[in-house]
Amino acid sequence: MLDATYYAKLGLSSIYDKVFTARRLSREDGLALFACPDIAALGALAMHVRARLHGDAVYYVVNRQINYTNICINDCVFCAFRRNNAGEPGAFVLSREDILARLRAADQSPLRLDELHFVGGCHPDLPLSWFEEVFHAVRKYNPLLPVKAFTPVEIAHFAQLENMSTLEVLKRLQAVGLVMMPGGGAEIFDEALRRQICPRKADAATWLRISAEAHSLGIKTNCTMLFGHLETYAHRVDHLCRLREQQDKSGGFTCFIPLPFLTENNALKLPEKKSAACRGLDQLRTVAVSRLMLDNISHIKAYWVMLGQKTAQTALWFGADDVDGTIIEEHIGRMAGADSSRGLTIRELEEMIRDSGFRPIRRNAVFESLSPDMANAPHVMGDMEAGYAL
Ligand code: V47
Repeated sequence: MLDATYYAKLGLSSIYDKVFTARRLSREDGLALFACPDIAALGALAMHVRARLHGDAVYYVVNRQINYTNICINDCVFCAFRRNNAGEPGAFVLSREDILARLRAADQSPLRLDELHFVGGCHPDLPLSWFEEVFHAVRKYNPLLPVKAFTPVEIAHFAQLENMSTLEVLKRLQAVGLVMMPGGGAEIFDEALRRQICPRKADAATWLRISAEAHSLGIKTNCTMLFGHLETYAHRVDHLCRLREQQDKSGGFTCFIPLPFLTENNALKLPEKKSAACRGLDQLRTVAVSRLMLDNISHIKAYWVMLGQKTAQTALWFGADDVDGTIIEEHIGRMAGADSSRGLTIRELEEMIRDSGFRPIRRNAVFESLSPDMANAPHVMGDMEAGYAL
């Protein structure tokens, strides 16, 4: 059924041709894909691309998130995690000892971490030197543990706080062990919408410029899009096109993570028709269109914390090839209503991937494969792609 004739009936003939000849999709193609009523047909196209790139592999990382503070000067209306100042109930800042204790506890379990992921607010007073000391302490504890930290938003914040350039901030952090930056803070690039949902945050041009600076230093970064709030499909496609354009220039984005907006405990109230019951399908559609539009970004992450495990598993058939990792502790999604588990064990992650019909591959923070069986990957990729030559 899902052959060229069927795609022609859907009005997607030229997209079908482009996907099967690995040619770039246009902005209009992105809009046509979002408008396609047949979610299975859309998923099959994304699955073809995903199989061409990764075969049946799905990546995961043994990681620990550390939320070092929730005090933040950015007043983002969608955020349930943020506290405006230390006096507010629930506000916290971890000490260096707290951070190390969490790291030691994670490492003494049988996990052996391959990524330490720092996530936090833009604190008004914590200087760059505080973070440098934390990184020194982590390095002393385990010099080989890859540290992923600070989105372009935090880098812009440090630059302002310390009165130095963002490039200088990046160099200082790289010198103390920063190897990877998470993709948060991109939210939605459209300027008017950004003013509505995160008016104080670094703007789109700044976010992209700082990502490019990181890439120029050899620091890999991720990128995200917060969707399912006030934006339209056109805003989503515009966001994806801006990321793709930046990637053409600077090349350092490793993974894209579409983050579905979670609605609890925050000030962003959606109109009735936006909170409709078809959110799951919209999430899968967004994963698929992202895979198809972002032809120059290797990985698409189905972040199980925000999607929930079941949707994350399904998203693997809609173009995603990564699920993030063990996590251990997470607050941003949970405070906004995520009801997924606190963390997952290696066995649970691998089962989740295998049960979905894929092959788990353990990776580190910069997406280097750590599973010994990768030697077989090209062969398996060929098989999988053949299966999806529609
Ligand atoms: O930038 C905040 C999002 C992001 C809500 O790079 C929300 O591997 C949904 O970016 N509903 C931070 N999302 C988390 C993030 C991330 C997480 C895991 C892995 C990686 C990676 C990046 O969380 C924020 C914002 O877009 N967020 N509030 C909410 N209510």
